[in-house]
Amino acid sequence: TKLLEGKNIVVMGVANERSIAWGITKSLHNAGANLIFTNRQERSYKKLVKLLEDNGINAKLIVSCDVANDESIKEAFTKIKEEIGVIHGVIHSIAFAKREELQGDYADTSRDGFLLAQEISAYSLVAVTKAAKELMTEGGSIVTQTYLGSERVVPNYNVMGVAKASLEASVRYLAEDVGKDGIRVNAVSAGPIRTLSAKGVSGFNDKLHVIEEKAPLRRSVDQDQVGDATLFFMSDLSRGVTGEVLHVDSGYHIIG
Ligand code: 0WD
Repeated sequence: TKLLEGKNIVVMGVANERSIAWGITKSLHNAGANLIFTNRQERSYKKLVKLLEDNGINAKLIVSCDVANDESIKEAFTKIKEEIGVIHGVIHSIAFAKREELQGDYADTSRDGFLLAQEISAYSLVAVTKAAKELMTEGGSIVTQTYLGSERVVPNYNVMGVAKASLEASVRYLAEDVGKDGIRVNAVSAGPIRTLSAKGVSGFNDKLHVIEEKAPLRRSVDQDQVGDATLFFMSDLSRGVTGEVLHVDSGYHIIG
């Protein structure tokens, strides 16, 4: 039997075929998981339906969920409970910051830009964990996506780096909360990957080139590598691991 046979997993954050969540979808599907998707916009709903069709993947359910809205999160997980029942995993692959805050000086970050980045990129994991754990009555695994800008000053990443630091701290506090229910919470810290969101970060291409030059593996990271690392976290192979941040970055983070 496959690693995730019989497991119901909710994937949040597929915007298009370049999305990290799409790489994850392929890995989880190949491992036999039953997949449920949430998406924010009508535009991405249509893209998702087409992507699934083109790749012969059958979604158990697609529900809309805007993580900026508590009511929307509640409705989404109520629908999942009604239609699916028990879930075993959640993929949180969502972040947002205003484009103008992803360049220049961090000191110029506005109050509302700071709060918005925290709300969508970090608090959303807290709210989603609270809603999802009610459906994880057989234990489970929650995985979010983070980036090195949380640990180091990465030029232009600015307000998002601070939001990712908050996200990673949340992973640890949440891991403690839900550990007693047999639920694990971890993060994957991927190297730069060309996606819709990445376009918003000024100087993104330079970051890609630095990985190819300086990372131990001398190559950039892709969605499929993140997908397979996430599969590890979703499966029983990682049953002894929680509260962890795993770097999938060709080893770049160890280089000074
Ligand atoms: O280099 C990169 N691309 C890296 C990305 C390196 C390391 C980490 N990450 C992280 C991102 O910060 C993010 O947390 O990976 C995660 C996914 O990012 P992505 O795959 O690069 O970006 P994208 O394809 O644009 O997907 C982001 C999703 C979109 O899905 P929808 O269905 O909404 O179009 O996050 C969604 C965004 O719209 N999103 C929201 N979803 C629900 N409610 C919201 C919201 N309020 N805001 C944004």
